[in-house]
Amino acid sequence: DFLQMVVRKLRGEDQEEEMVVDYVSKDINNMTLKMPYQCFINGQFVDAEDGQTYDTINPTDGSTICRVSYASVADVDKAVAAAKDAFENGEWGRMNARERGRLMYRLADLMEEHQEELATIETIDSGAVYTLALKTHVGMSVQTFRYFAGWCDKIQGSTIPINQARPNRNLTFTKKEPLGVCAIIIPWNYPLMMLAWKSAACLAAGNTLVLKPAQVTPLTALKFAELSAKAGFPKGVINIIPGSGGLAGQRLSEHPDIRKLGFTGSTAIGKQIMKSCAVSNLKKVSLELGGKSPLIIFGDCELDKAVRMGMGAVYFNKGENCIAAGRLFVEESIHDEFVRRVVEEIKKMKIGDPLDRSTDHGPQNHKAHLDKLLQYCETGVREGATLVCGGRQVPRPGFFMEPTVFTDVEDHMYLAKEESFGPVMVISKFKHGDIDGVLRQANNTEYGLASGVFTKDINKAMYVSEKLEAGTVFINTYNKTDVAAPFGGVKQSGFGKDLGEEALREYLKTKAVTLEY
Ligand code: TAP
Repeated sequence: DFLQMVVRKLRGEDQEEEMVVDYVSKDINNMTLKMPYQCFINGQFVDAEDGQTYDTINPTDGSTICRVSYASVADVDKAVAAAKDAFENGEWGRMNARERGRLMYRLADLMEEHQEELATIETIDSGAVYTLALKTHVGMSVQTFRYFAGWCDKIQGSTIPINQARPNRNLTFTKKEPLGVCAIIIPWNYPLMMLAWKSAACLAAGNTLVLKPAQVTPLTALKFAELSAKAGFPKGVINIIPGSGGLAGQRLSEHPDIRKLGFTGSTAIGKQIMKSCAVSNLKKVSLELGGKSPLIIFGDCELDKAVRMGMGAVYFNKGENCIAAGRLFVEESIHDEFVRRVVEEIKKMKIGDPLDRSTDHGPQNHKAHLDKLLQYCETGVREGATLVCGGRQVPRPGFFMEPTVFTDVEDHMYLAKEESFGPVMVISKFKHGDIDGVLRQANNTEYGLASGVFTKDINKAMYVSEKLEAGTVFINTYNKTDVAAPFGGVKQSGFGKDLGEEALREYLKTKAVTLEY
């Protein structure tokens, strides 16, 4: 191996030396960003085959950050071929699991070394508040890679006693094997973190991957690609292709050489992807889809905490949060006080430049999303819900939306049923002590991603957590996700978990080997 490495270095074939990166540079946030903007295929940054590009926009002022390659079907096919070759013939497939883990740890370290740069890129591309981008978007991504790096050499099968074929004896053992080439398609709300959640589990399991970031937020994924090469990942193991869902994403769903597709996004697109995966070659799929997560706040809660966390449940990352509380049910005894306090706290929120360290609330991710949110609020008013505050665009450049509160929301209303994915608190009042009634309302949705309950009564909390139809239940807390805890929905919020040991299963297959002796 050492000799081979020397020969490679002498020939100049060492990947790190070979890789040429054409950056877009930008001086901002007291640093110089160096941003790759081309497709990353087979260890190289390359233009799309037909030379097409598109603009990626900074939602803080609507300006163009740079032009990014727009992958065509031919680029997808090239990336899949590279991933297939890396899996079948490259050193990745022969590498010891512990060595795979070391590569992932090294990548996590590099991401941490570049955390300010990554967080700044995330802020200008997605509008995430910088302090949050640093802690959550980038911080949790680093943790995710470390967590899964530790799993690489702990993926084990079992030995199973089976019926003997007398006079001989039999034994079955199972092996957990990677699936091969995996496709990953992600949304724009946590561009780097969604990449990390899926890629880390996928790589720990020993697969190779082709990832399509959301069209509106490609830049941290491309920076990640550069860091992966620096960490020493062999060429073809990680491929990143910026481009559209309809073209590049659809091709990934249909590609005959892909064996698994991991998707996070809307329920409508998830269904279409699952159909394409089935019809083409019966790919394994996991789907993290939309949500309308109920948060039930009982009169016997710790009110200060319920207000603080209830607000976080809605306004965290400007509401562009898959597990955001889509509907709050507040017991009538504290309803008015709860609303009063929330409105008081909203007045203190600082809306502005997301790079400013004191900003609480940044711009929505892109213009079309802001427009959808404004329409959502108009529909709420038209249907007779009470608009307590907000509901409008903030009069300044960029795509800022006022933190919004609606009350008197009834079950039949659009606001009660549809996800906003923005900073809109939707509150319904429920009758004192009517636990089963509020549970019926909370479960009256086709979604089932997350849920929450605030009460000091442990029996009530346990009863409610048992009855809530959701993949996650938070009791007296909210948004408390962790790399070690499985995350994912039920019903039309999808299936298959990210994070935790369970996420590995999504990227492994079990082979049963039976022998006679
Ligand atoms: P989608 O429109 O579903 O887009 C998600 C991704 O799918 C994007 O990369 C998109 O590409 C791609 N895509 C679109 N059409 C496709 C097709 N025909 N084949 C393959 N890929 C395709 O979602 P969105 O509106 O960007 O994101 C918001 C939604 O995501 C919300 O409903 C939210 O609840 C959900 N979400 C869920 C979670 C979890 S963990 N459950 C987390 C975050 C977000 P383009 O970029 O070109 O559109």
